[in-house]
Amino acid sequence: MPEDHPIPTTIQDDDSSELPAKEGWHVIHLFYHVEQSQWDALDHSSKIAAETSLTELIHDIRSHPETQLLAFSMLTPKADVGFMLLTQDLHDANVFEKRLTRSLGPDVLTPTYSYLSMTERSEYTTSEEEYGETLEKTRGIKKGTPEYDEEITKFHQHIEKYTQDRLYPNMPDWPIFCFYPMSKRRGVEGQNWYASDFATRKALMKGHAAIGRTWAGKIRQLITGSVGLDDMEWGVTLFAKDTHHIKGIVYEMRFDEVSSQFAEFGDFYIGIQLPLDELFRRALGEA
Ligand code: 76R
Repeated sequence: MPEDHPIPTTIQDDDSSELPAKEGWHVIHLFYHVEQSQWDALDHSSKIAAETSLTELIHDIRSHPETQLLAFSMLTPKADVGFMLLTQDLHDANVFEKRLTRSLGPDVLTPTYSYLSMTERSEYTTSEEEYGETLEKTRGIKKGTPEYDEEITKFHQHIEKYTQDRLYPNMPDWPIFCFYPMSKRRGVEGQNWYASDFATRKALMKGHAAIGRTWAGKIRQLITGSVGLDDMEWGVTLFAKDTHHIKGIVYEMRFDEVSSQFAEFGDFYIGIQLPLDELFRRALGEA
């Protein structure tokens, strides 16, 4: 159960349309080292108790409304254990994060890297006008006809579902997990994403999305925004069933103009999503 919040979490303000919409979830990526000497100093029953308490905590967090918690055994000594937490309320996120860090006892899990971001809607979705033009051009469906209106209604339903899936995603249970933060370049002449006009950015993002869609079924991605929240501008979370697909998409995107001209990358973290008993065996050794 989450601890009670001592302060109200809903801040009332005027409904000014100038403010960004309050929507989406908080997302925290957490990566830890297991301090083997601390863990090995525990006797068998303390280890079992610690593993049980972490298992219960994970179940507790997962049963919280609008909350998902994924657990990973991490590759390479960059980290041993990783979590990805998605939850609506910042206080809950904070409480869950601290409880996870303490879960195996003092100094057993030591944070090695973390990232705070939020789910967000895309700035570059197709507008009704653009879709209407495509209907006329590619399918000969004319504005003002019932067929056109029907297609536009379907289009709005599709965009609404797509936006809801970005803001409130359902994370996959696919085994291979990849996380890295990314920013768009600023400051170099001709390569300042933020000085480019909207139409240029939108056209570039269209190319990006077209490449992305060719990976449907092989890659599930979640792009979360972190401007003002963490060191870079987005968190990129990818899931695959095979590391070749992670390597493949990231390589292919390097040639796409958005990445080749504008992308800056942080460190890459690769993990495997596993049932908890197997994750404990790998990360902690036999109890
Ligand atoms: O949101 C969508 O699914 C459709 C359009 C789309 C947007 C707006 C999209 C599609 N992406 C969007 C935004 Mn993406 N994406 C990345 C990376 O390593 C690299 O070079 C890039 C890291 C990958 C691998 C990837 C995959 N994307 C973004 C943004 C925010 C940019 C902004 O707002 O300025 C970033 C930083 C980013 C980066 N992207 C897709 C994919 C894939 C697989 C898709 C297709 C998804 C689908 O339609 O199923």
